[in-house]
Amino acid sequence: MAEHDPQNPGWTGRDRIIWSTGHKAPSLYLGLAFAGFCPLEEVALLRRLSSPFQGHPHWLKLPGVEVSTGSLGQGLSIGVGMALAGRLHASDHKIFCIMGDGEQQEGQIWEAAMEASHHKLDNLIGIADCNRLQIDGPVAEVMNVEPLEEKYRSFGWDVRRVDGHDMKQVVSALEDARQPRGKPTVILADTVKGKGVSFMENVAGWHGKTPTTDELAKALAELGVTERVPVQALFERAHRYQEEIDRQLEAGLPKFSRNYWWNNAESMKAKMEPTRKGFGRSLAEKGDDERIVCLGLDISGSITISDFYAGKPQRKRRWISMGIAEQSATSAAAGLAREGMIPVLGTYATFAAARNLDQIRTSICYGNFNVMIAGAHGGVSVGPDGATHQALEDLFAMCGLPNMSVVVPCDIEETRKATDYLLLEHAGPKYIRFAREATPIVTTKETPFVFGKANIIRFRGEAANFIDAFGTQLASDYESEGEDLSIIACGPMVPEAMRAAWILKSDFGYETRVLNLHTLKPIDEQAILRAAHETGVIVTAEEHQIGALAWRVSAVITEAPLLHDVPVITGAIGVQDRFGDSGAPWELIKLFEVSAEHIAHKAIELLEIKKSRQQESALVSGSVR
Ligand SMILES: Cc1ncc(C[n+]2csc(CCOP(=O)(O)OP(=O)(O)O)c2C)c(N)n1
Repeated sequence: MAEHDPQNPGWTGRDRIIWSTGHKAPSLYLGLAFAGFCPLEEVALLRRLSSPFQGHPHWLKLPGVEVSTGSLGQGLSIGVGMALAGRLHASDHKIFCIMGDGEQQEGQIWEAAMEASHHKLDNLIGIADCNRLQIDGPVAEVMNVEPLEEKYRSFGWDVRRVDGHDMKQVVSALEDARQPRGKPTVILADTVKGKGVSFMENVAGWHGKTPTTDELAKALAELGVTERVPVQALFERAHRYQEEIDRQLEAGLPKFSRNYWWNNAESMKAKMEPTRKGFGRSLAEKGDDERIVCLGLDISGSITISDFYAGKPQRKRRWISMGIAEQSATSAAAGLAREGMIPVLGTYATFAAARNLDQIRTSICYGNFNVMIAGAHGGVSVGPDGATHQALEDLFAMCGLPNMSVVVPCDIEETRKATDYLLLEHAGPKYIRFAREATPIVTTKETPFVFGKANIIRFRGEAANFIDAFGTQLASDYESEGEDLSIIACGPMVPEAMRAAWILKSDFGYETRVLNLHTLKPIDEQAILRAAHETGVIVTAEEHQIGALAWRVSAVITEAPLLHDVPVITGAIGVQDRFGDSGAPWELIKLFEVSAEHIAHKAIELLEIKKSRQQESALVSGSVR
């Protein structure tokens, strides 16, 4: 149905196919393999580190992928641009854009629909996979999009509705849509999610879930394709690739006298749980306040915001499903706050703090409204979903907004405390960022958490449990022990900073002051200034593009009269001005150089400088005397 040439994927006369639902990448990759764009075996590298088969398609990594997608609702607008270009180039190729029915909730789709019709783009063909399910459940319940036929028609489109499993109907609709008729065409394809696999059909829980080996065998048998899919060869290809990745990652990790990696030895055992669960725990415990309303953005279970109403039917009226519509939900939250409610909204951090940035800025921050925004799955440790889903810039934007408070808790317990505080004791716009992966628990119920005040963590000697090897105090209560350096960290980089402190003491005898700077805004200037003044060396560590933490710390240091004639040696650990990648969470921590090993390595470099400076000044003062 589409003209293409696998030997010449960039052929200008080809039809363009945009997968606006980037999460359907596995189908796209199989399609490309069957069409001859890549060997079928290679598709087994799906979601593996640095593979061309990213969790969401990236056109710069895989020939045949037309554009990079993953943030829903953007494909049709890209299609409008391509269709306009096609017309300007007087080319008669077509632009196909594959969308989801849940995706129709994004307002941008309707902006594009308006544009396509206004410009009479009859070279643009939309296809909506109407399977009636999205992540939080049936589309009709999450946010009804029907009647889609009438909607598109009223926007000036030609509409076809087909049974998406009847290939005759599909082919004839596509052939028909290719005929120019002065307006864009959309094909609404009614489908059943998981069709042909008894245990998957129409089950929302299978969105993004990997089958076990047994389930895979059963599914292939039910589909009657066991013979056609070379499962063993695919597994072997993935296995060989993984061995090479493991080797490369291991080679790239700074080495010390022993392996200090998490839970590698008999002692220093760390318990791990995802920080996001602390958010849900707090909402469950504190949600009785009638002013609290939680807004769902179709990723509610995973980010734990649904814990607000789980097992508590009386709260359901204060649970408001907004669908996949981050921008409108953000302004709606401002409206709720204006009326005295305490709205909480959350989704992947990149959709919670970037896609809706102007709405946060103007609707919420400018009006100084009491809205809590949860940026879930922050950092590279989101894992296999890849770059489109790894928020690495959100903290720049959130810290840059007047009136906004920003908290990045270090573990599940601190996330719970921070949520408790922000929810009921703090008034104004606030952003809390947490992670998806299980990370070490390094605080207890008793550990102090004071909004805007850093904690100081000191390594006191190895213990059976990692957490017991450290002492934690509020920074303002801490008296300097003349440590050699400070590491300032936030979020799950705090446990990494603690592990770095252990490495630095055990291998080199250095004493480290770890600052848990859980509140990025307002920042604890006093704790930073004291760390700079009293230790002279500062390493910052953030799971973010370098700067959200590093530059804020630098700003405090450079503007302090106390430090105008005091040298402070600084270094920054974080993502170095690049997009994320697919891979396992801990692989990404290594690849993006945000592990304890990298922090310790940087610290050693800076401590060498400190030592040589001290030697130089000793020489100078000796010669002066
Ligand atoms: C802007 C944005 N918000 C949220 C998500 C997370 N997400 C991925 S798939 C999905 C559900 C999509 O539903 P639908 O369009 O119906 O696709 P299908 O159910 O056919 O997979 C969501 C919310 C995203 N990728 N992009």
